[in-house]
Amino acid sequence: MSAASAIAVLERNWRGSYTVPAAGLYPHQWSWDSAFIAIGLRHVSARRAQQELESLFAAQWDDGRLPQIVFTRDNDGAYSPGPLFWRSERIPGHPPMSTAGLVQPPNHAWAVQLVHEADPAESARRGFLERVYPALLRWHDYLRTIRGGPNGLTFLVHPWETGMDNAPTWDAPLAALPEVDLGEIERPDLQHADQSERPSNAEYSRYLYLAAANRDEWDVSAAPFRVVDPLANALLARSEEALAAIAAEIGQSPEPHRAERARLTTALDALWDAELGCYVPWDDVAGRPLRARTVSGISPIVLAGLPRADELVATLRGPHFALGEAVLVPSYDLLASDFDPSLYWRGPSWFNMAWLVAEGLAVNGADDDARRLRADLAALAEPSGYAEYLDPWTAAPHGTRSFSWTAALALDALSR
Ligand code: 9WN
Repeated sequence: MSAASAIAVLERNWRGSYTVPAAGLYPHQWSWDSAFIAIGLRHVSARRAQQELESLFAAQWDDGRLPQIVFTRDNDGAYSPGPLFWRSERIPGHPPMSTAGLVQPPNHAWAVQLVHEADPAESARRGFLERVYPALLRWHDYLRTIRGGPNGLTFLVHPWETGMDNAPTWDAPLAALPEVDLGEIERPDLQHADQSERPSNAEYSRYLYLAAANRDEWDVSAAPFRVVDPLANALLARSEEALAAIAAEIGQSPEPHRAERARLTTALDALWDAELGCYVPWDDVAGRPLRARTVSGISPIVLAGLPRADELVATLRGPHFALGEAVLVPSYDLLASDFDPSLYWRGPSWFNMAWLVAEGLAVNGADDDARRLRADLAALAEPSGYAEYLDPWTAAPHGTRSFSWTAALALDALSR
């Protein structure tokens, strides 16, 4: 792979202070995308990577929330639901720009740490860490308090918040919602991707119902969909580790962050499923675990020294994820009866998940696996046209092309 073509994707998707995930399908700024994108951009320009993150932090709500989407002005019809649906300007505590009211997984402090390390001199010159540390503290406080759920873990109120929108684990909690018929649903996404590769209309009507429920009523503790997801909590713990490093750099105490990282790592154990050999989400409305093997359940491997790391590596190498044989890391159990190799989060391999798993393998002593996975990630991105996701058996590209985090993380994998 040549770095030049990945950089070209990031250039094309750059909008002056942030990067859109994909020009057609996702024409605004997305929260966890920006963090992944910054991790790649730091190899192109540390300054630009800082800007990518800071433009997201500028859209922080008064309660500390970093929004799922920051809308590009005058672009309402391009993506649904857009700024007219969210009408954030009418909701107390809104930021100066128009945003969605939901959140996405908290990989931001981790990205800040990596961006800083790429060019500490430029970071110091701009006072980058000092400026973003308070925003990160408020973000984590929001997740700890307003989103504080069972076992002291953070909970999410919409499949979009999990980052893995139509993962099979969300089928049951979505099915338990009241029947909603919203009539004709606007689907601008289908102008850019095939229906067979996107969530169904039935799923979309529930997504919109939940979005409306969480837009107008901010008592998230009573939200009709409440899940505790391994991925969000693993990234929160990893980001606390990053906050410890950031705090130490700027003369603050790293101790509270170390303690929080340890607390979350221990708390995650409540989600462990010994029979499946991975973590599973908790449905806090039904009061039961959502038992299936997804890559979210593998993601706590990003935590160095995780007591379950060896068990996760064994699960990865086993038939359900086939590490080394399958393409990257499938998003869902290869042996599940409803595994689908081309449908979004119901089987395909995503580059961000491969990146996370490779990080985890590397910090938990599986260096050869990590090296191979990073090499595959870098090798597969360009020939796929920087696809959104791949068939885990054939590597056939699916979803949108010229997808920013695919380019950014391939660039990062290449430079390791
Ligand atoms: C809803 C932007 C986002 C990613 C998510 C991915 C997809 C959006 C959608 O695209 O979700 O947020 O419209 O499908 O699932 O992880 O952040 O790339």
